[in-house]
Amino acid sequence: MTSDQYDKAQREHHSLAQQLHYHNYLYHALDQPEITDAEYDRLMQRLLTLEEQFPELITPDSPTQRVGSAPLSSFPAVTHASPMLSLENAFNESDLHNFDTRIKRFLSRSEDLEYICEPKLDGVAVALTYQQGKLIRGATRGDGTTGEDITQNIRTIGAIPLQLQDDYPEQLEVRGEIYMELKGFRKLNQQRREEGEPTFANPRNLTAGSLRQLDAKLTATRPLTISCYGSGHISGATPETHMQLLEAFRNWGLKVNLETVHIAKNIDEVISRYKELQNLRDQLPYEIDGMVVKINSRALQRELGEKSRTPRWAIACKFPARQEQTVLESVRLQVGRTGAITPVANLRPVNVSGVTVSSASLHNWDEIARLDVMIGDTVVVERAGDVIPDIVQVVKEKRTGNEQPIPEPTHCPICHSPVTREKGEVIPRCQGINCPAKLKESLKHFCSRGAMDIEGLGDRLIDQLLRLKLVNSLSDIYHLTREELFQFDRMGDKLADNLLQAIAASKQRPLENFIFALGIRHVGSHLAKVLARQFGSLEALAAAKSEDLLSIHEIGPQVSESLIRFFNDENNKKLIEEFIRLGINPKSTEPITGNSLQGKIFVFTGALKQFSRKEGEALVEAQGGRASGSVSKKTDYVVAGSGAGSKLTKAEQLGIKVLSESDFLELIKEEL
Ligand code: JCF
Repeated sequence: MTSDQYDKAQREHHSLAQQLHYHNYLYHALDQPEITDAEYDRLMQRLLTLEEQFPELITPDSPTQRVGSAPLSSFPAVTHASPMLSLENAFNESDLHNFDTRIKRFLSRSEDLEYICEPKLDGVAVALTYQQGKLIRGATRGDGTTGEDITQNIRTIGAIPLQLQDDYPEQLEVRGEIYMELKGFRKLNQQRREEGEPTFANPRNLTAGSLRQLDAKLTATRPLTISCYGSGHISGATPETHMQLLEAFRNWGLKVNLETVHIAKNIDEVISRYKELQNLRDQLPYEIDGMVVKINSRALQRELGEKSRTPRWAIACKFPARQEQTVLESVRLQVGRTGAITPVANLRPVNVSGVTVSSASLHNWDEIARLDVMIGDTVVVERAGDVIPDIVQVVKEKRTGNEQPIPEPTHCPICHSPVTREKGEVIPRCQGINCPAKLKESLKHFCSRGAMDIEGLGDRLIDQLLRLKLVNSLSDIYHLTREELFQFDRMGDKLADNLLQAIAASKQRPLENFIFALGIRHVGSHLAKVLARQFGSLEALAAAKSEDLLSIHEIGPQVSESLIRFFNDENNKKLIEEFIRLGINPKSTEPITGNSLQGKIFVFTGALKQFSRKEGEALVEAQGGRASGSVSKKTDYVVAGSGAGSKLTKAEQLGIKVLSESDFLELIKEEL
């Protein structure tokens, strides 16, 4: 290699890195991407190729370096340069008035003071240190003086720039709250339910848990984001007001939820905003638990200074929690598909801000021990983001002495096989190979939408199939006869025919559905799709070695082990052979050649005649594209059927390419 070539590579590397930082900023901080995901991926791919050729070019702040560092054994302690303060709490208007009065007295002023009002995010506080614009450290708040160095995990969060932009200060410490939006939280909990994993009580716990991972690869899979709200040390001249500081943050590339930040001319405007924000609370895409009020002038902030742990110039005005008290009447044990046994509390029904709550997840026995909760206890239940409410506290004063403990089961409540709890796991699992509860949940999963999608074979019929012992394994579904079906309640000719037809039709499901339907631990619908694309057939997947699996970007040791264990199990081997014998052996629909729909985003709208929306979406996804429900700047194509309305109009306004059904089929054919 000549030094010329190296110089050229270095220049290209620099240019690509700058472009990627910039587009990352547009996407995360401003929510206004200018290029498609596919174009972004192409730039990233080019950078990766370049770094493969010239490994010397890899720097810690390269956009390629967000994932993949080796797992740590612990987090080093970090002493904050200046303490990370917490906030004093207010709970109502009168507390806010007192706050205003106190400040005026301290400053010996009587005129109105200008305040900034921000939603108080319910997440995890962190400090980010930038030197010469490069992210060098991310740390938790800890006790305010000492926190933990979680730099590796922080680097995986797309909304946190590795490199600042514009005229950033040489030294900068930014403070912010890392959080997860409700959509991501609910999706992840749902996925965990599907995969037989314990769920998280609320987005904050999930965020904290994700940041405490020693393996940053796991953190990288969690949709975390940040909003920056304050600073530690900043070198050079600093803005005069808090609002200007937040604006400067954004200009430097940091994410600030500016849209929800308000300036109030006096305390009365603060109070109106407090009321307004409570009404907005349910419409925000993330959980907030109050409003933070700060003096806008940074000079006045300095003058006010701080008490031992809290600043005098700020206060957190809390919202009423969505909590009520009720009695925990009993506990039922649910046995999931993977044998996971989860305790669920049966509660005396209670109305919690408009919703009747009669059960709550207890998650696992670690959580039961932490809460020290017993049957008969009066408990505080809270609705906190998930569809299933949560128990946050026991009202110990209301104990009578008749409360009963909630013992961890030693045997499965259904099949009575022994239960084991593996090292590092919080959930006990039934080990019974023929546990009817496991079989029932596996069957429900197998027949569900997104899996084999057998219409008509719902919970009620599955219960009957098991009761009549007509089905003892997943493949038995395909042996059902008309005569057998007639043993069911209310089964007529038509229903039986429809059911048999639906069962037969399910043999044609794509490979990804089949892989998902098998209910392998840790393999949800997304990973099933990844595996289907990668291996193309069940035989290939079953024969995969751990190196093959681990070489796939999204697969870590946990998933790889789970797959190997599944396909090595004698019962599962027989099951797979039986499926193949029955003619269920789907191949991936991924084309061998051409995938230039890679990353392209399609929106289908209007009435389609030549194919259903689902089929259209499947065609797009089979070729590496994505389907979306709404038109935005990121959309590449809109496929419009007859009577297409607002989405078509929007596409035309944005200058997005509009295809007829035939245009679309033509395009797909070209790719094939
Ligand atoms: O959103 C928050 N949880 C939040 C916490 C927002 C702020 O503006 C904060 C904070 C903690 C301390 N400001 C300070 C000074």
